[in-house]
Amino acid sequence: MMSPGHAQQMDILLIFIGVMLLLVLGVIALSMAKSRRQKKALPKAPEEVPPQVRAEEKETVVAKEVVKEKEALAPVAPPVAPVPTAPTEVDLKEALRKTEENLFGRIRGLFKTDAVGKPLEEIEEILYTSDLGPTTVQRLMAAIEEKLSRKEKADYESVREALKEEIKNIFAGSHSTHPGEGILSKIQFADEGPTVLMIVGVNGAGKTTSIGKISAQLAGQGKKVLVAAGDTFRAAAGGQLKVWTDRAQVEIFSPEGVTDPSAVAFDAVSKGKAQGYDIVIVDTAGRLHTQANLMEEIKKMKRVMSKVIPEAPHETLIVLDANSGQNALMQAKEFHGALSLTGAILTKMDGTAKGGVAVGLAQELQIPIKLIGVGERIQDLRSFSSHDFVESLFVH
Ligand SMILES: Nc1nc2c(ncn2[C@@H]2O[C@H](COP(=O)(O)OP(=O)(O)OP(=O)(O)O)[C@@H](O)[C@H]2O)c(=O)[nH]1
Ligand SMILES: [Mg+2]
Repeated sequence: MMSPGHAQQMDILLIFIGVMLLLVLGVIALSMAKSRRQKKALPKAPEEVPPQVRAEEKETVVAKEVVKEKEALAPVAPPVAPVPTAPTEVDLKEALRKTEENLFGRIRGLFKTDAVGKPLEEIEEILYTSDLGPTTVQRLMAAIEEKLSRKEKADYESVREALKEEIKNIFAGSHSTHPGEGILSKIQFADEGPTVLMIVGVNGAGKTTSIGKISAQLAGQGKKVLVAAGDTFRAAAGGQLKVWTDRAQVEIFSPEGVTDPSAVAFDAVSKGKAQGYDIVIVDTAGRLHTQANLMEEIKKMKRVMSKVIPEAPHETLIVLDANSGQNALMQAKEFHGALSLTGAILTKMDGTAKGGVAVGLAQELQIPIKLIGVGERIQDLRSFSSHDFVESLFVH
């Protein structure tokens, strides 16, 4: 039993504990209220972001995870030769700078050094040494003679305008005037089934390189491209083409052990037709127009393709190295006689002083120049526009 004194002490202790508890609870309540006030003053916490934003964030996270999964599952890309990656397009005026200097730069210089009474013979000589070809030079000289007065013939601006006008007329006759709207606009597409392009030309003109560049651009436009390794002549040719098709990310048709280029061409067009390809591009071995047996072989290649698709090849394009100047004209004439070309690809326009050959080609063959190569990178191929070309030549 507890004595009455003890019981009194216990009561006091209980009251003290109760008061202490109340005090502690009060302090807690106060600090909670304070922190709530601070939260209100802070910027929006993540929980308060609108629900649609949270949903977008979630989607991004999910998408990132899917990409990660895909990356993990994707087959390892085959080793490909490094491609220069600068995406910048070569400036046409820059690419044609040497041609401009060689052609109109020299005519300009002529007028600067001797301001009056320009001898037309000097202009004629400059034109003759500019890889335009004799027929073109005669046509240009006739235009100056006929259209300009004596006084105008001594005036650089008048001579320049007369030449510019006549060169435009020459291009108009060769169907090269089409403005540069990308290479798709330069290709005659088949109404149905694959469009077949046959690429021909002498050794080292730039056939394989141009095929790589064309393929990359067509694949970039969503076309399904098949490239046929029709150069069975050189052992290394297939490998070179493979480097380009890997870069362009298109398929190559290069059957093991087949040495007959006509068989490769036939099978490639058949495959293109059976498997729904949009474009079949056939590479060929380089050859000189003087090599009669090789010219017969390439004619046969062309013939067998038409057995699969009567209109094939829809385009027979000659690749010409602009540096070969007048020789390029000769090559084009001979190949045209054998294969009825539908157009030309003029390569290595960058850095050559002989770009004037484009005018000669338009004048003497009326073959449209469809594309021009302006460098060694995969993106260095442009659709040819005579308007842009002439403007780049007459830039000063
Ligand atoms: N600067 C420059 N070089 C080019 C251009 N086109 C091609 N070349 C270079 O020309 C060389 C020959 O190119 P290829 O594509 O192998 O020529 P090809 O006509 O296939 O040669 P063959 O198969 O031997 O008949 C390569 O070194 C290319 O890089 C161009 O537009 N500009
Ligand atoms: Mg080649």
